[in-house]
Amino acid sequence: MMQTELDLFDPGAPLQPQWVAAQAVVLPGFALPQVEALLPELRKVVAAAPFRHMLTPGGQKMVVGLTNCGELGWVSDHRGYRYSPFDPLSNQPWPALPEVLLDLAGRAAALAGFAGFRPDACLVNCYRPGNRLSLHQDRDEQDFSQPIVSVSLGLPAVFLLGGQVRNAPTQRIGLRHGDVLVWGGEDRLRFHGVLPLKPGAHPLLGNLRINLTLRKAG
Ligand code: MD3
Ligand code: FE
Repeated sequence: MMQTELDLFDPGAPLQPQWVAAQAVVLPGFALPQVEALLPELRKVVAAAPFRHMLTPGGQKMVVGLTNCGELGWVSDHRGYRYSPFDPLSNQPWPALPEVLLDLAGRAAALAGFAGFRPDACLVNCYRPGNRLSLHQDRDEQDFSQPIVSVSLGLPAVFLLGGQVRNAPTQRIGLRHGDVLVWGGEDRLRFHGVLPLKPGAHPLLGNLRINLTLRKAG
């Protein structure tokens, strides 16, 4: 009763780190203070290196739109998955990794216990309603002792966190606009994926979900 007015200033959902595995942590809303600075940088990246649907080595078109920024970009084609310093659409270097994103990733990794994280690659995934990402491992990087930091923007999604083998049970983790995840150590090679995106309208990004995955690839 006494605190009714104070509740007007209540931040709402607790923004405490949530450990979802021994070395995997969700930082709810961690990117929110940087979103306003981040979106114009992201628009510049996408203007220079547009989203495209890459082919899997098996010849299937990936439903999630992809692009990259940073020294290295993740690419897929009939030859396989790898990191390349050049955008195959333009044969030019990928756009630089925006400073605001480098700084954000470093601070998030440090909070999770990985001091000194300096990503050289940022994969940008663009999901539309119905798009999913099937269970996989991230194993195209050189050094698995380096963590991965991911930033979710736009429509919410349900992330699937599996185990060290494909058929291990999975846990579902809701990811919302501004949430940051950090994964490292023994959890670095866990299988993971994203359930089909539900339709919706985000005030800043419309019917999209953008996920930024920052890695030390080289
Ligand atoms: C957990 N992207 O691009 S990011 C990917 O939401 C990818 O777009 C998803 O998986 C997305 O490869 C998830 C969070 C993430 C990234 C790597 C992980 C979670 C991870 C590696 C191991 C365990
Ligand atoms: Fe992945």
